[in-house]
Amino acid sequence: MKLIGMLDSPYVRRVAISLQLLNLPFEHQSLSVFRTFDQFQQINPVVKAPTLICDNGEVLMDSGLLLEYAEALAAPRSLMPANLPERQHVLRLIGLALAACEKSVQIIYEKNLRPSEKLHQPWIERVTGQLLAAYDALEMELRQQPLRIQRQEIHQGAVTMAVAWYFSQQMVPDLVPAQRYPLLCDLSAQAEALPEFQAAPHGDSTYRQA
Ligand SMILES: N[C@@H](CCC(=O)N[C@@H](CS)C(=O)NCC(=O)O)C(=O)O
Repeated sequence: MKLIGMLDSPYVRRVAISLQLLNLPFEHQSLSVFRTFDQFQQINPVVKAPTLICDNGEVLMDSGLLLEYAEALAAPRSLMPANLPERQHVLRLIGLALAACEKSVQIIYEKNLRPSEKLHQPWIERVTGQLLAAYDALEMELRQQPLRIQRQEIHQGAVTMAVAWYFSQQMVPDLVPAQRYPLLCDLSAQAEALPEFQAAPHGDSTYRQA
């Protein structure tokens, strides 16, 4: 299977890291939804990153759905706890981390794609408040239930939190002050040291299987 999209997208990156952790081999093509729109459109007319071309040629999109497919392929190996209360908690972490990604992306698009005279400050303030609310909640969760990253036990909640945090720190660091979130900083540092994170670094590089 082939993963399409740039690793500067937190959605692409969480899939690239998860596929490795699930021991699923894949190729990666680092296409931009902006700079290589036409090329991307030939693969997926909707131009959404991540896109996954399955081995039979069918094209999937949306990181959550790609991970659902990957989990089914990798079973019984999984990044989701089987135990229901633990799974419920991990789903909460994933939801908060995805909201943080979405709000970061909305701010980036608002600031980089919209002409500056059309920038709508009340919208940016609303979205920034939502972004900080998501990270406040994640920091609180980590305080109540400390999480140490261990390669054999890492779950999807930790992967998505770490990817989201690193993304926001690269793209909107002025809006998300690192000193307010010491536990997220620590989680991110541990995760970024793992080989699966290092093989799919945030940015424009292409993942290659070691
Ligand atoms: N909910 C989607 C969000 C994906 C998403 O918004 N990706 C961005 C790149 S970070 C994208 O495709 N942007 C182009 C567009 O929406 O037109 C997911 O989890 O995959």
